[in-house]
Amino acid sequence: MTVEPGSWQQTACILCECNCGIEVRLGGDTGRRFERIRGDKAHPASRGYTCEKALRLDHYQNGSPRLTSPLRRRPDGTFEEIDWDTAIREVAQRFAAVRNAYGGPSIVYYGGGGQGNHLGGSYSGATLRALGAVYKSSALAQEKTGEFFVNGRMLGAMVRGDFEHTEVAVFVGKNPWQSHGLPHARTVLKEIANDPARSMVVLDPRRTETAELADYHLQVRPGTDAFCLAAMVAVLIQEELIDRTWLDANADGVDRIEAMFGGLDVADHARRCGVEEDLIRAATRRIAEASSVAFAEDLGVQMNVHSTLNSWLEKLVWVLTGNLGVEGGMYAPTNLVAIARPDRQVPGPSPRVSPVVGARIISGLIPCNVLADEILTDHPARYRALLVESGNPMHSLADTHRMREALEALELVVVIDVAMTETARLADYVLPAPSQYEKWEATFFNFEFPANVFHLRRPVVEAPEGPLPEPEIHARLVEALGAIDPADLAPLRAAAEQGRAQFAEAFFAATAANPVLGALAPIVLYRTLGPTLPDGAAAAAILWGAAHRCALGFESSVRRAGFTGEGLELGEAVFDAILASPSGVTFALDEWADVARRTGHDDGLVHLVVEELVEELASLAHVDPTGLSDEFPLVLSAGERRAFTANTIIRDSTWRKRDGGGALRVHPVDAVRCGLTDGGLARLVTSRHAAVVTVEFSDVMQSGHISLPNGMGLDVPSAEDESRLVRVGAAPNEFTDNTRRDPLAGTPWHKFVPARIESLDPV
Ligand SMILES: Nc1nc2c(c(=O)[nH]1)N[C@H]1C(S)=C(S)[C@@H](COP(=O)(O)OP(=O)(O)OC[C@H]3O[C@@H](n4cnc5c(=O)[nH]c(N)nc54)[C@H](O)[C@@H]3O)O[C@H]1N2
Ligand SMILES: Nc1nc2c(c(=O)[nH]1)N[C@H]1C(S)=C(S)[C@@H](COP(=O)(O)OP(=O)(O)OC[C@H]3O[C@@H](n4cnc5c(=O)[nH]c(N)nc54)[C@H](O)[C@@H]3O)O[C@H]1N2
Ligand code: SF4
Ligand SMILES: [Mo]
Repeated sequence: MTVEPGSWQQTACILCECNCGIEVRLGGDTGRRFERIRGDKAHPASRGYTCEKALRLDHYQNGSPRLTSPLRRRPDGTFEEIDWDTAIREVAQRFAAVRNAYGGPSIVYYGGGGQGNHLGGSYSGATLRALGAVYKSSALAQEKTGEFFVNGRMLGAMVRGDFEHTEVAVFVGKNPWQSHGLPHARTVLKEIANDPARSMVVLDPRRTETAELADYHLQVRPGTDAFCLAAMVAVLIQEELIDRTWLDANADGVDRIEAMFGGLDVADHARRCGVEEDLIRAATRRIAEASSVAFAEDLGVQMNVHSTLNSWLEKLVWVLTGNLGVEGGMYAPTNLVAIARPDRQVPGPSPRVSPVVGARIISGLIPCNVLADEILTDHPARYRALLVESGNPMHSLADTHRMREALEALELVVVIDVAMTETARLADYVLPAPSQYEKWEATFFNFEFPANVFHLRRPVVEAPEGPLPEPEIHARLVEALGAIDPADLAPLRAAAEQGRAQFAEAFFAATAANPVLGALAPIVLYRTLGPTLPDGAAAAAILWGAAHRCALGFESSVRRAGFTGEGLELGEAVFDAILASPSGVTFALDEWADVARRTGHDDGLVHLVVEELVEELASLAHVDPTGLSDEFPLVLSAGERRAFTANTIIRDSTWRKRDGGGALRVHPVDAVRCGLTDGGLARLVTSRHAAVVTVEFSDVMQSGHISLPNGMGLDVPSAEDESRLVRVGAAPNEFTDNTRRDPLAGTPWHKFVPARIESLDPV
């Protein structure tokens, strides 16, 4: 890789799912610092937009110590450096030993990518197949799986909202001003707020930055959204506000929904969620009368009591008002690589529940919250070994104490990361990867519509000696496991050297004749097509298959985006464009009519009733799953997105320009009652943990509701003495309890942790 000094290079921000295009200019004493960063105007999706966080990315690239060699744990818990040949040989041997003793399903995989890196993890499938491993989990299984389940049951597809063009935007437990999650979030929010013809509805107990801009802030009491959303559905039914014409043609179950909500007591539900009945009715009427409505739900409900039920109720509101497949409404995007699979009740060879707890597997993922329970047991089918890639479960999963016990109980833990994380410290082997700016990378969070964008990022800084890119690690593991016969690859390599048409023919013939090659396709592509790709882009090899699948599955959208060619030429054209577009490329151009074709079940209809949730809805008024008590009277929201939080992607705490300590936000009334001082210290106590935190008085909180930021409380080597770890802020999951989870999807109730605060001052 050659980089001209002082030149701007295109890449992307990796701190949230938007992955805005950026340009960086290297400089500084080492020539490796991100001296300047600016939005990339040529990026077809973000078009130059960034938030303040992108400008601090040098703290990811250069801010904290990197792993430079594979590490092996010594019996005393310290680590020693080993060479790659030893590391790969031993890791493969030890995984194989676990497989031979207990079977492939005793090996579990966690992670596969953070907010912006999914290319490396996409090669892991081959390693898992080589080991016979079938169980996987990732962060998606502690936030989005409930929504995936509902999407699958109701719509048969994944959907998003067209906020840019919508008349009414609705955010349910989401604060996009801080968390983004929609393109150019702040611009779009301001446009809606400034346009008298458009409206914004926000369900959030807190007066968030987004709620400040809203026309209707339904300031629910924490954990009571199900009452508010059910009341909204009831208002639609009882006031005859549903779009009957659209529903007659496109949905089934209207009569049952009418029966369920026709007699619902709206006033009672309004009282239970603490929102004025008139406000609920006014917001619901505004939604019903609008020509288009876009919805987004997020952690405020997805990590809360009734999370999957809330996903259903939220979708009922916009489906009943006919907002699927209309401009400014809800759409189903194309994808190059599907990050989630809508489960329509597909029978198939993959397991449906986890082996020990019997937890439902959604979109191929075990709920994160049951991982520890699946390990800390004497059940013969328990997991015995764990491979973690680009995730930090010791910090990000519920109940750190139980996670530690679980990791220590495993026979083998292997971590692939760029840094010595909380999880890596408990591993038997740590395998170092180059940073996301030192290798070819890509996000698979490609949800734009109607023009959908894929961005293959090039390395912008030379990788240091030592780390290996994830595809290379997986290839070496697969080879060390003896899963691929090198002789099978030779003809494919020769075909790749002749040209891609020849390669395609050879590849499809070889995988048809030899299913093993098909099962290990990512590594087969990486080792055969990979070396022939320009500029060392071997890691992009897997995208060749993705480009062909996309061209086949979304042919008209791909052609509308300007791609031409017959047969395999179309996919080749998409792949060429991906390789040749350093700022990203529009690979598909949709029309609204495409949405109707992508959604609905085999009968062509949206199914309004999600059978698995009917009972929870019926019992809503009678059950209180919240667990508040005199001992723990406050609701702790454990993990709020703020201006300077970004999961645990940046480990250097000095990246934060504000709120460096990650304060606990407390309403002044509660603060005074607990004897606290603004900016002072207090003890935060839950059933699982007690720790001292900094307090910030905040009148955007509701009384009774307190919040801690996410991503804080990492243990990093002190600047003075590298052997000593220092911690800034509180680690939210020391306070959480993995048994508090959704009964259906297993998603955690992190936004509803019963807690109390104790003053540290002597009375
Ligand atoms: N700045 C920043 N942005 C990020 C991230 C980051 O770390 N920092 N992380 C990214 C990731 S991984 C994700 S998943 C998204 C998450 O994005 P969001 O879900 O928007 O983020 P949160 O702040 O965790 O939660 C959203 C809101 O839920 C509210 N809430 C709490 N309790 C309740 C309740 O009972 N009901 C309702 N209706 N709302 C409630 C909180 O007050 C908060 O405003 O953000 C992404 N973007
Ligand atoms: N209590 C509580 N817990 C939460 C949340 C909350 O709100 N409250 N939020 C949850 C949510 S929504 C999410 S998405 C998760 C996120 O939690 P995780 O899924 O654990 O992910 P990250 O914190 O993003 O950690 C990403 C890891 O990838 C590493 N990394 C960075 N670049 C690379 C690379 O190029 N290659 C490799 N191999 N590794 C790399 C980083 O060093 C880091 O260890 O946290 C969850 N946990
Ligand atoms: S944090 Fe998200 S919105 Fe902000 S610049 Fe990065 S990708 Fe864009
Ligand atoms: Mo997330």
